[in-house]
Amino acid sequence: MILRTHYSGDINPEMAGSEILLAGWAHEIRDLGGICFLVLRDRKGLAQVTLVKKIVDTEMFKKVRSISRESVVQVRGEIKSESKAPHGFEILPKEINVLDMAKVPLPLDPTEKVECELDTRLDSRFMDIRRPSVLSIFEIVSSVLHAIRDFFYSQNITEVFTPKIVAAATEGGTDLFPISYFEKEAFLNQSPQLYKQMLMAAGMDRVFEIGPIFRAEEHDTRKHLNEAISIDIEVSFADENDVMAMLENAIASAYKHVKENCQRQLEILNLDLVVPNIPFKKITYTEAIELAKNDKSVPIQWGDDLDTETEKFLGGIIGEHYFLTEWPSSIKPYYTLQYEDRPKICRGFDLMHPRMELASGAQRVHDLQMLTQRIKDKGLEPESFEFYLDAFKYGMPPHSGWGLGLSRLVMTMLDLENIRDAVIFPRDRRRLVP
Ligand code: AMO
Repeated sequence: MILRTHYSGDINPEMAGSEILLAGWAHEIRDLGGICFLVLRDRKGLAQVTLVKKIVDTEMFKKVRSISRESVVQVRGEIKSESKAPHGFEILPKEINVLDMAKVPLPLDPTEKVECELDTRLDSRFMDIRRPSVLSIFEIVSSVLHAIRDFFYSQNITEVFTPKIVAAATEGGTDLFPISYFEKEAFLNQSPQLYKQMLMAAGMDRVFEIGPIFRAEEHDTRKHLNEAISIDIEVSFADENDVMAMLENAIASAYKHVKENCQRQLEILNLDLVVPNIPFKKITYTEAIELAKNDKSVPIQWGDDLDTETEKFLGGIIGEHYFLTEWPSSIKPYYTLQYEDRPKICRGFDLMHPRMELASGAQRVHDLQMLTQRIKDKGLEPESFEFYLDAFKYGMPPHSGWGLGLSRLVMTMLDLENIRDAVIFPRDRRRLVP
């Protein structure tokens, strides 16, 4: 059985006279007595179905007036050119079927005429995504992933999946979610870091993974989630500059792809997307601290991690994407390679958007002895990393990589206020459903 032949957005006035079958939601029903408009909404837009009482079948006219908003309907009818209707056409119906009647009242207004709090929207996310602007965001997320995957394939990078149920902390922190795993203690993985590095010992050379990371961070901010999607790569025989070049190219190609392929969504969001110029500026950590020190409102010392205030201050001065390089070894993880001639500084980097950090990466330590020492220096126990360290015993190439937060990328690209706006079902300190 054919349930639909066209989407509303695929129809134009030149198709007048053709018979089509549309299916979607009853966005609006306007009953003016002698004439009734049913506005049908599908993924690609709106279509006006016009029923003139004197012309259409009485039963059909009655049926349409009884349809509740957001019911699922199917309309078979003829296209007629109508300049005042959405997309310049209307449908003169021959048959209207209600496939599922919606209950009243609705939890929120999908037509976007009535404003709604984020929490209410997230509670009824299935209904919230019926809003064209919200749907547009997630269509753009998919487009970003399409572009980034294409870029990776063009660079001959292999897609992999690594376990999310793990035995050890990756980043060495305490932000772990413990889970019960039969008789053992296990955790949800914070990052594919250890596994992507082990694949360099496997000779896979260049890998990428797009998957969830879990962080048991207590704080409740606009840019943190407890479950996030991370875009990770690891590349052998590459230094930190090689992978920074890959990162800026991945980001520029995502912007370009969205600009070229999501015009309708960008229009709905009222955005004029500017593709960032590459290469991005590179600023050393020390230079950044000097800049921040000039501003009395940001008290900061060399060796401090950059807090939100400093990030915002620097973002304000620089005004575009930039890399922060040459970090103090003391504030980057154990796997980050130090400069041989000045071990206080390491080959770690962060990619910054003026609003926040988007990614971090580094050239890694590939020497077993050095790595074991770095783990100890950070107050961690090499024994907990045995499975990881094993991979460094039998020939590990020099390698580098990065992890990029998908939702932060989209949030900054689309100028969204809250990271939750860029995630379909966000997980935060207070939210475990839906
Ligand atoms: P890092 O911990 O900096 O690095 O994470 C990389 C990027 O992932 C995103 N991200 C988050 N997004 C939302 N909520 C969170 N709680 C959250 N945590 C991280 C950010 C961040 O820049 N192993 C390294 C990467 C590497 O060196 O390859 C790592 O995980 O956008």
